[in-house]
This record gives sequence, structure tokens and C-alpha cells, in this order.
Amino acid sequence: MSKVSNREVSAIFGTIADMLELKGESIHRVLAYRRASETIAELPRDLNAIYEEGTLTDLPNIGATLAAKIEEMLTTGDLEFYRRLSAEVPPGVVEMLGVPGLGPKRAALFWKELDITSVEALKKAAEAGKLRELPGMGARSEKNILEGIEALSRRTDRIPIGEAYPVAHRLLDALLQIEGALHGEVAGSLRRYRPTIGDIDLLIASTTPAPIMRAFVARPEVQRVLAQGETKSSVELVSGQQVDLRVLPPERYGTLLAYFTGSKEHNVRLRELALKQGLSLSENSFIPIGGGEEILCETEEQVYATLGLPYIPPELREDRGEIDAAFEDCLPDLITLGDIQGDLQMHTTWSDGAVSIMAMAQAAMERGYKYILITDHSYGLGVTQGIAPEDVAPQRAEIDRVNAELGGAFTVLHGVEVEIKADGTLDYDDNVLAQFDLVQASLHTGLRQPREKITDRLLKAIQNPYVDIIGHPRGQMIPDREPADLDMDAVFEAAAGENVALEINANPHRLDLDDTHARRAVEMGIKLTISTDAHSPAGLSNMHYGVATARRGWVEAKDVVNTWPLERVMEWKKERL
Ligand code: DGT
Ligand code: CA
Ligand code: CA
Ligand code: ZN
Repeated sequence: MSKVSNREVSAIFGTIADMLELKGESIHRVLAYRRASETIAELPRDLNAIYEEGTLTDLPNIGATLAAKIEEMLTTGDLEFYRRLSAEVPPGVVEMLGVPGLGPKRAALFWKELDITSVEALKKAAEAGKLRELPGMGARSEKNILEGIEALSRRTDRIPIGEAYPVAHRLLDALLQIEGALHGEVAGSLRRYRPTIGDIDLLIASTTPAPIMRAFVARPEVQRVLAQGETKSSVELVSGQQVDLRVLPPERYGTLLAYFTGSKEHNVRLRELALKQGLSLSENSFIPIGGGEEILCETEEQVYATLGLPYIPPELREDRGEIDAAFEDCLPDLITLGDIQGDLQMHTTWSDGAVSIMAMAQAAMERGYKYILITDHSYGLGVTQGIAPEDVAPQRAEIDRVNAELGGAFTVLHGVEVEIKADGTLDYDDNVLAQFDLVQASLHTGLRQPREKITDRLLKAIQNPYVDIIGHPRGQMIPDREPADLDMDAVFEAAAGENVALEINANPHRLDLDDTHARRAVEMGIKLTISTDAHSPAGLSNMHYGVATARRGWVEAKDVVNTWPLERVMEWKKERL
């Protein structure tokens, strides 16, 4: 028998606590096991050694009963009590406690009343509307459980792009320093800018892969090597993220990059097209099926050209119609980062931002922008120090001073992020709103209101003649907060009717509107803004996430207000008053 570890003992006590709670036993007993579990998890010494000294009961939260159970585990590798409990409480029911917002009382209810013994079964029951019938439950709590299950699955598998992107690029940059590394790219879902990332895929062109592989697995941020080969290796980082690296000679780099950029669905379509031409497409090359010479592609452009297609940008490669559009030569003329003329949402020390208006203006000028809109919070938002109506004029005076000092090469606009209150009214009266150059309205509270109510709030805000832009319209947070239950058709109709712009918030934890909603909005003729919601100069650098989200939504520069010259932006405001 191998030695039982502290971690195993701690985990079993923790599970026992959950099981007792599910059974409805006294909270004292439950807590006794939970505290013991925590004590053991934090022990700096091996339990086996403590047991041999005979000092188990000297440990905090460990009395004679628990010491006897520890002894049983350490000496027999088993615990009779735990085995009995496991026969009574199925492990899937314990797993259900991991669903955010689902406590032991309800988990036990589902188990006992509906015989639900796994997260999967719980999901099915919720989808079938069976949970709402139970005492104390309803349609809303049923929906919350479904959302919790979704949040759980997303949390376990995928990392928000904002966390993966810097890690991937730092790693790639380091590997490109190695002799023989010619050029490379971050591929996979990161290159396509999906909002969440499963694993990181790195590609490098080189004829001498060995030293690159060696350097890769020896990186300080690598915790475990999962596989190491001549041209491909996989590692797990200390942060838990998995990274795959592939190295091929430069003459094969085009097919390699196309293959590992994906998506899988897009690749399937490309391979079908190749087959129709009698070619077999792989990450290495095209091979004529009837025999003949292998076709090598140095670039992705050559891969697409071989298939008779124009180049398709990575953000479009999701099999959402891009291949047909490419065939018909009507791919969108996608917006680029260089099209952005200004940033229309940011905060300063007037509310919860880190720096002054001048400091934000200078940082934006360094990015080559022509204008910014300062959008500090209105005063009613409890969590931040917002701007009271009587502060609006002094803030305007400061903005005037900054503009005077900057001498006309750059314009700071006076805006606000006005709170849409729980009843749908805005935090400021119209006569206050009339003082701003542009008004952005956002929801931050009551995001879990029922569909009709929350949709009404947003519609009311859109209909206010002073509101120009709706900030982060759906209120989602990646990965843990589902969007509000808005009737987006109604929102789009209203925004189109009132000529109000909707924001793509470029903060990688928001990306709201998302790609598919942005695409629909633009199809309906709605104008978008892409803004960082920066709370510091560094926050301005998130713009590329927002632009990429727009590109994933097939958005062109003309659809985005902050690609326009300032005069046109202000004309748009005037038209709408
Ligand atoms: P992820 O990592 O889940 O966020 O998504 P991806 O797209 O990065 O997927 P990943 O890392 O499994 O594979 C990278 C790319 O390699 C993927 O986008 C397409 C390609 N690929 C991987 N497996 C397959 C496959 O079985 N068939 C095809 N056609 N392509 C594949
Ligand atoms: Ca990947
Ligand atoms: Ca991968
Ligand atoms: Zn906000």
C-alpha cells in the first residue's frame, strides 16, 4: 500500500462534510469534518509522521473520533464510514454542489424528489422544466440553475482570452529569440480571437526544430511536459494552461498555419474543397490523390489561392458563411485597429479611474487617436464615486482647460456613463444630460431582472433623446456572468429606430456586444462603437480585443462611429437631437 497523503485525507473529510450536509445531518457534525479537512489541507507536515508520534489529537479541530478515522485511513488505506456514506449519497450529487448558486438543501431536494444523481441529469431536468414544480422552486430559480451549470462548464475548461493572450505572446516572443527560429505565430482560437480559449497553440517556422523544442520544455513557466517530440510538444504551465508548439520548415508554414488556426469546422470545409480538386490537404502540404508532386505553401495566401479563394482573415474562420462569401468575392472589408480614430469610453479620477483627464488624453494621443470621450460614472452608482450633477460644470471646465493646453491637435469630449436605474429612468435629468457632448447609458445593477422588465429599462434609455450610446449592452462577464435576459430583437429595433449606437466593450472580460450580436446589429443598420472602458492608461491597450470581436462579427469601419472623423461624429449627434 502506498502512503496515504494529506491531500487525500483532506479531500475525503471534505466530501464527508458535503455528504452529511446532503443527508440533512446536524450542522455541527458537518462543520467538524469541514474544519478538519481545512486543517489537514494546510498542515506543513506529513500526517503519517504526526500519527507515528502519536500527536494527532494535538492538531486543531482534530478530536479523538476524527483521529481514529485518520488512523484508519493511514493504516488501511480505506475508511469504512466514508464507504458507507458513498453507498448512500451518490458522488454525482456531491458534484452538483459545485454548480454556482446550488446549495445542499436544493441538491438534496432534487436527489430525493426527482432521483437526480448527476450534473448532466440535473441539466436535463431543468431544460425539461421539471425543477420548477418542486416546493420553493420556480421558473426563475430553475433558470438560475441552468446558468450555473453553464458557468461551471465554462469555468472548468476555458480561459478568458485576456488571460491567455499575454501569456501566449510572451512565450512565442521568447522562442523566436532562439537561433534557427525564422518566424512564428500564435494560432488556434487565440488567433481567431474567440472570447475564451481552450489551449494555446504556437507555431514556428524553422529547419532546426530541436533547440526550439528543448528551450520550450525548459521554460520557467512550464510545470509539466505532456509530450515532447521532434516537431511537436505540449506542456502545462504553472497557471494550468496547456500549450502546444509545432515547428515545420518555412516552405510548409502556410499549410501549418492554416491547419492550426482552425476552426475545425472551417478546416473541414477547406479539405472538402481540396478533395473536389483531387487534392488531400494536411498541415504539411497538398498531395494530389491520383499521384503527382506535393504542393507546398509557404503562406496562407497560397493555401487559399490553391483552392481558388481569396485570403480569409482568421477572425472569420468559423464556418459562418465565409467560404461562400469568399467564392462570391464578397467578403466584408473588415475594420482594422488602424481605422480607430478615438476611444469613446473611459474613466478618470472624477469617478473610479486611476488618473486625470490630461493623463488619459496624453495616453490616447500616444496611440495616435484624434479624440476621446471621457465617460465617468454618474453619481447614483453606489459602488463607485460618481459625478454629482453639480460636478458636471467643473468637469467641463477642466476638459476645456485640457483641450486649450493640447492646442487643437486632439480633442477631449465631455461624456458620461449614466446609470440606467432599476426602474428604467436615468441617473440624471434631461437638463443635466443636455450638457454633455455625448451620453453613454449603461446597466450595472438589477441584471438578473426578468426579461420583460430589464428589456423595458433598456428600451426606455434608448428612447431618451439625449442618449447616444448604450454601453456593454448585455452585461455579461467572461467567464462567470451570463448576459442579462434581454429581448435583443426589441433592443435592436429600438436602437435602429432611434439611431442610437451600441457598444462593443473591448475589455476582454466583457466583449459585449459579442460577435454574433454585433453582426446582426450591423445587418439592421445600427451603428456601433468600440471602446475600452479603460480605468487607466494601460486599459486603452485593450482596443484590439474589441476590434477583433467586431471583425468576428463581419463589421466594417463605416459601421463604427469611432472610426469617423470628429466632425462626422458630432454631426451624427446633431442629426439625432
Ligand atoms: P480551443 O483550443 O478549444 O480554444 O480551440 P482551437 O480552435 O484552438 O482548437 P485546438 O487547440 O483543439 O486545435 C487547434 C486547431 O487545430 C483547430 O482550430 C483546428 C485544428 N484541428 C485540431 N484538431 C483537428 C481535427 O480533428 N480536425 C481538423 N480539421 N482540424 C483540427
Ligand atoms: Ca487551442
Ligand atoms: Ca491545441
Ligand atoms: Zn461600465
